[in-house]
Amino acid sequence: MKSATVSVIGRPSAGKSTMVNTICEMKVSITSPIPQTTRNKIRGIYTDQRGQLVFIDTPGYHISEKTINKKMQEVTVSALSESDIILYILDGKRAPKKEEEVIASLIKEAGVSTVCAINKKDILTKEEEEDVRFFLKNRFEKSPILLTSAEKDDGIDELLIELFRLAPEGELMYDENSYTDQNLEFRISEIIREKTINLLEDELPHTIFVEVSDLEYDEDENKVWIRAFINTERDGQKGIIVGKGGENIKKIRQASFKDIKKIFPGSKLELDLRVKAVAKWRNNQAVLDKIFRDMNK
Ligand SMILES: Nc1nc2c(ncn2[C@@H]2O[C@H](COP(=O)(O)OP(=O)(O)OP(=O)(O)O)[C@@H](O)[C@H]2O)c(=O)[nH]1
Ligand SMILES: [Mg+2]
Repeated sequence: MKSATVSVIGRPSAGKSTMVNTICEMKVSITSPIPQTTRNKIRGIYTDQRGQLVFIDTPGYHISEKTINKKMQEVTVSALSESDIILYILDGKRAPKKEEEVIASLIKEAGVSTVCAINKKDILTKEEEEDVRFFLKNRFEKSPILLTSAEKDDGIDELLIELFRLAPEGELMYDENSYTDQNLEFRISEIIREKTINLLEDELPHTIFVEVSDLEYDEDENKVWIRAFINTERDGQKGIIVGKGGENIKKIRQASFKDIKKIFPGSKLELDLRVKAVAKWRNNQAVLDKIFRDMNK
């Protein structure tokens, strides 16, 4: 039996989280067209008769001096050294430049077996594919290079074959039915964050933080009750999230409800969603601590 941890690495928006979701056949990590959506390490688990692969989805690596990006970089580097295999995902639509160089050299430095996936096959021209292939061939002579579409579930079986080929022998790390190790509060808050940024992407891409304050289960009524807060940095941003006559918050609530319901099939669900302003949460140590605590769960 094979068993491996697989770090998923690549530039922002390459399709890392989409890939983990497609492989695990479940939404374990949120996705969006906005770069740097994934903030924490997310584990997605895939098990079949060959064994188990534990995917660690990481924040997209950006070269930047901003503090939050530095933290993200640290997360990426530590993920690299921890894993048995690296799954390096490249957005085939973007010609590799300086940023891609940095990632490639980090991966090489880690000295871990690597599988490369040129992603977004569904929208690539032959020329674009060849560009990325050329970049990889010069740097990863010994690594398999695959062409995938994480979104359209194309090339994924071939990818799994390569990953299992490189995986060491070992016992299952998680129960064969699990697909993630995230706690419930974190998964719920991530779903709400996804719906909020995807609805209001132009207005407030990275300025929100979602917190589940209450999560209760009533056994007699088989009912799950959740209260969550969308925290903004400034009071003025509250209005954007709430929207005219509450139309935005209503949409966010409806879309979140649908996904959260999948976590609790067969139970009644009540979702109380509110918005509040927390002064400068980026600089608020308590909030940052919570984010980085969740990251290491
Ligand atoms: N056409 C196409 N789009 C894709 C594919 N895979 C991902 N995408 C899209 O690319 C965007 C980014 O995908 P994510 O999975 O969030 O990317 P990521 O690498 O996790 O990004 P960060 O977490 O921000 O680093 C989303 O809009 C996806 O729908 C693909 O195979 N084909
Ligand atoms: Mg992501």
